Amino acid sequence: PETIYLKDYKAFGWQIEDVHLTFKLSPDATRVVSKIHFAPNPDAPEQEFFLHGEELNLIRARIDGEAVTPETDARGLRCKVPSGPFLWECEVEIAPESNTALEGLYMSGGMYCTQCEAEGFRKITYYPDRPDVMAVFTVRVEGEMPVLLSNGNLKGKGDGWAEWHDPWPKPAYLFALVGGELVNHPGAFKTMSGKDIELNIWVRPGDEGKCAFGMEALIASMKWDEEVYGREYDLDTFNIVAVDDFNMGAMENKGLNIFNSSCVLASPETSTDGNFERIEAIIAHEYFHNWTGNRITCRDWFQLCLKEGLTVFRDGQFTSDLRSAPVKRIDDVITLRARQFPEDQGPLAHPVRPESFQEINNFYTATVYEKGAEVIGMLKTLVGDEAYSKALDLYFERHDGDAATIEDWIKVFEDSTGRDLTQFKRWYSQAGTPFVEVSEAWEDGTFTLTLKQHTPPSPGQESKAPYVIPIAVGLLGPNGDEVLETQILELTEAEQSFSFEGLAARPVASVNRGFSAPVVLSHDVDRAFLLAHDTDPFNRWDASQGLAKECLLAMITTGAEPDAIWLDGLEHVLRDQTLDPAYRSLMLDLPSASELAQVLADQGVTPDPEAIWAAGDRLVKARAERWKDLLPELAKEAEVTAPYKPDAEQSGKRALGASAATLISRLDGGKAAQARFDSADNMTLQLSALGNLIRVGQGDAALAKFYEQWKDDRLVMDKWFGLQIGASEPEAALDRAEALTQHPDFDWTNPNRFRAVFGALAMHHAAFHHKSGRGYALLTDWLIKLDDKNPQTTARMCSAFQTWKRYDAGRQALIQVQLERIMAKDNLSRDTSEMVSRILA
Ligand code: HT7
Ligand code: ZN
Repeated sequence: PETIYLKDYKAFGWQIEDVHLTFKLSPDATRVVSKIHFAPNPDAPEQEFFLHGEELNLIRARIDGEAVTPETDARGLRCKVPSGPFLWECEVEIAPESNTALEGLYMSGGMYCTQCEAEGFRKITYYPDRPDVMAVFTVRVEGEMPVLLSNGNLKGKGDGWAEWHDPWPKPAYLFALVGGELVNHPGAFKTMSGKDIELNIWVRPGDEGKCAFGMEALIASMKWDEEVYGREYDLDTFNIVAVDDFNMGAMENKGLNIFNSSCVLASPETSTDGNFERIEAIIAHEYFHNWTGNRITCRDWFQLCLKEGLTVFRDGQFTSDLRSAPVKRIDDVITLRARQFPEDQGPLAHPVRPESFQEINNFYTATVYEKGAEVIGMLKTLVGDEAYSKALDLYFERHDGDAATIEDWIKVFEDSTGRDLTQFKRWYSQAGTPFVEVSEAWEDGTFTLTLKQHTPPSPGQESKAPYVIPIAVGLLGPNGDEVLETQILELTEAEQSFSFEGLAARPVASVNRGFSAPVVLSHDVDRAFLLAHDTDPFNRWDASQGLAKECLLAMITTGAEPDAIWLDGLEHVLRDQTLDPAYRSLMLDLPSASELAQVLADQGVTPDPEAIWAAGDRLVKARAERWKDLLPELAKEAEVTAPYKPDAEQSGKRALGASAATLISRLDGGKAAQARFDSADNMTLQLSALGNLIRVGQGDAALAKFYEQWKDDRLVMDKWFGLQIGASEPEAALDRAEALTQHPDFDWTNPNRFRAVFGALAMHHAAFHHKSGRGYALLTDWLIKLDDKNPQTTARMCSAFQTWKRYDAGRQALIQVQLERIMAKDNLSRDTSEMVSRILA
């Protein structure tokens, strides 16, 4: 397959004045008529006229009213065109009902919907399907369905038709169309300049009771973007549609966001607190794209982090403001360490702004999104909050209506702060997680920290130049008082020292507070002291995580007993009722098995998944025994008697209660969990009790009852499929995964259901890496099957194998066989072929 390079960027040879599209919807023969006014682009003259187009049946084409016969191939169409402006008219036929890739126009549960990012519009009609070609669209939709939607403002509608006009020039990837038997949950918003906006969440009949929370989240997002970024909404209407078959979470199409139903539908009976929080964040994320993504878009797909990194950063700020900032920071770092660090330290590592790709869908990654957001966080830390706000104002003023680049973004910060950001830009071009080693010296009242940075090689990048790394540091005196408030040290060299003078006694340094930089830190420090005294909530939590890792590693490698000093320190924190219950619940979480495997590998020890599982299990039991008096107290303190609300306060209490209940179930064999399950009146409680029952081998009756109760609810059934794998012991998890693939409700063509089973399997470290290789083989069988239907989801799921080089020769050989089986498949998609070859390389 062809490789596309950033360095080869060339503007398109024409500009588009306007686009008129007419859709005559039909499941197997939808007609799409396009009328487009092209004019030569003076900045990119003398090009061959090429329009992207895939899987289209060309019915006719005309230029200025004259029939033409273009040359077509699998990628698009070429045609001779006049040297001046001209009108292009074209009619194609497509079959949405047989589109199982869920890109372009497809059908989900009888409804028509689209997904055009990144390159799906070319499956709808012939078009320059690239983000730097922006145009004003007018769309007429004809179909039998009562609801026919597209981008922008509604211009008219009648029986079997509707016409939409979007006044804001946009790239084709933001195009959307929906047609179906839908019902709406309405809402309204008055903008800061007094404009009334009509809001709607459109869902399948029966789901209307699950929209209220999403609507509240949308209104909160609109308000927040006005208050914090000064950004106002710019159309008369904002529509959200829930779709069951969807490759990712949601899509920010202009004025017509389309959501995976799992990311918008919510009710207390069917959704967990975690679901509510995620839905709130995704609704905000897609809404915030209206300015960071839509009004200012990307020049090409290499610039994806320009919109995604910034929008993730913005949705993170929103969640921090609405809920708890320390809890949000810890949650983000858990995700970063679980998803982005393995990517950055393995064969799939790529810069936040990649320099080449074969299939752009493979670059919607944790690196582009989450590391992209971390890079913006570092920029804000370096320039300060006020300068960040000014720079953002300049960004919107200077680039509104543009298809911009990372260079434009950096230039805005340089111009508004006067700072040279040449070195900072390396965060966009170099891949890999930096390692920062901290050493200390103490002499005559002066404390010196020496920081050394090193970034290991990554594919295609052997050596790395030093980054600018903002390291937030605070110092604590021997009695635990803070003797130096948080300061930002700017590490710019490979090695650099920072001194603090005039100290009465040797302090304890709290380094990389708030996780100010996405690095792996090695610092020989008194973590128990930081756990007891650090004023920075993130580092206090991270001190405990560090102790947990040390304890588990000792248990794994030497069979040591759990570390009593750490457990005592932790107990002290758990008993401190002035601390947020959500924070205390996070304190109880252990590092994941996969993270432990990485730490072992970093230390040159080959991780043994069975030993990691056994040590984790032993530690959980030891903690349950040790805290048998404390746990019922925590459970009592965490009780919620008020009516259910998915807010930070109540969900924090439920999280602490669930953490305590999990440990209690290891003492009473599931008695209390059964009672919780039987009396649960919300999904958070019901699901956590079910998980505990499964974990102690008492889950069968409850699983059957849960199935009977929820078998008609697709989203709850996804939980049922996933939980029984995730909560089981390794061999039972494999047995269940195999059995569930034969279950009549296992609709493997639905990405949510496929991910429920195989996401849970891949996340179950000891099951997936079972020495028999059963986990590897099962996943591979189904990836091979899915690739013909849905390459995008198949390719994403291949990343389960990305850490394979960490493991022993036996496991590596088993995985290699499976990866080679995938490569040998006939007609392997470009998506999957690129992913697997990168993993194998
Ligand atoms: N910008 C969107 C990314 C996206 C996507 C969404 C749904 C289905 C397929 C997709 N491909 C790319 C989502 C976002 O980041 O907001
Ligand atoms: Zn996004």
